[in-house]
Amino acid sequence: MNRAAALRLGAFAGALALAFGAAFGIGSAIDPIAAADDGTSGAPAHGEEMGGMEQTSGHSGHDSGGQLPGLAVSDAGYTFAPAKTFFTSAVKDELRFTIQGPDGKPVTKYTKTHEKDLHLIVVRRDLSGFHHVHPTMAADGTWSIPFTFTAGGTWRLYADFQPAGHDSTITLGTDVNVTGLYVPVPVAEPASVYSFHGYDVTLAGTPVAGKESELTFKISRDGKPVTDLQPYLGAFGHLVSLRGGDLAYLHNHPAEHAEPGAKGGPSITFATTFPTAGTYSLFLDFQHAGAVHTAEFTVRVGSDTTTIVPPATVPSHEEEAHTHESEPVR
Ligand SMILES: [Cu+2]
Repeated sequence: MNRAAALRLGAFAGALALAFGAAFGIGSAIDPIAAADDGTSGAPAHGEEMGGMEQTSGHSGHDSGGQLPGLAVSDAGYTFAPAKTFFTSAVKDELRFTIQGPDGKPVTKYTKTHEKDLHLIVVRRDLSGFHHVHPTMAADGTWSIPFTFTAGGTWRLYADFQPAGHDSTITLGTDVNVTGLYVPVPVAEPASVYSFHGYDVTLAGTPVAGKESELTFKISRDGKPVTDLQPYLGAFGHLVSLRGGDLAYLHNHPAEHAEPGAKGGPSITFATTFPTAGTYSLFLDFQHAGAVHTAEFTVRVGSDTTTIVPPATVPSHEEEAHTHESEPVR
């Protein structure tokens, strides 16, 4: 770093310290437990502040701030307890953890959701490197799965589960540290088509913050609509959406259940409610020809009428590069 850059950084750090100091001062004056926003105060929740969206005071309805799934390591009496939080990239390792129950002991009894007792999502905090895996549980409640982090950085783990006797699913999140080269990857610009390995997945929909809306994914391979999607975890698709800025977690699955042996496609429709305006990263898992694939999309959800997804056209593979170039540059 040269001297000018160092100076700029120093000035920036100073400004940041001032900003934090001011925010802390105001927060303490108004509400000493502001961090424990229960959603009933008129103050905007953290996620809303981060998105820079205006919120009218007295706004109620959806939990749009700290109450969203995946933001807390402990919730409803349950705690996500990883056995270790330091890893090294490109080294074969194992993710091990327990879910501690209200009695402080590891939970050993679960109610299955989407055919599994627990779903584990792993993604780096820049939203790259998404994995959706299913660890196995030992009799003592310890979950484990072999795992190799591909690169350094801070990675987020989400455990999505329903304890036996609990009436809803819980998603807890925690961070782990991975030593190794860290080159942050910006999220992709919003686009209606994700292409990989001969597949084109097209996303259509006009989601609006705080309202349920339909998202439809259409899958084709080598230009032909796929009509033999295989059930994966009891559905033809699973959708995880993570909110940019805080990585709040939304898990959706299509309303229709997919029986073993059934064929689905080319379209999968989800009823989704994005709680606030903002940028969301969408990860669609589907199974075809014996393999599970993940299609990734970036969606900018508006607070009222914003159309997020441009008109859907599936490019032929020759046109792909050209289509990419012609996308508007911000
Ligand atoms: Cu799962």
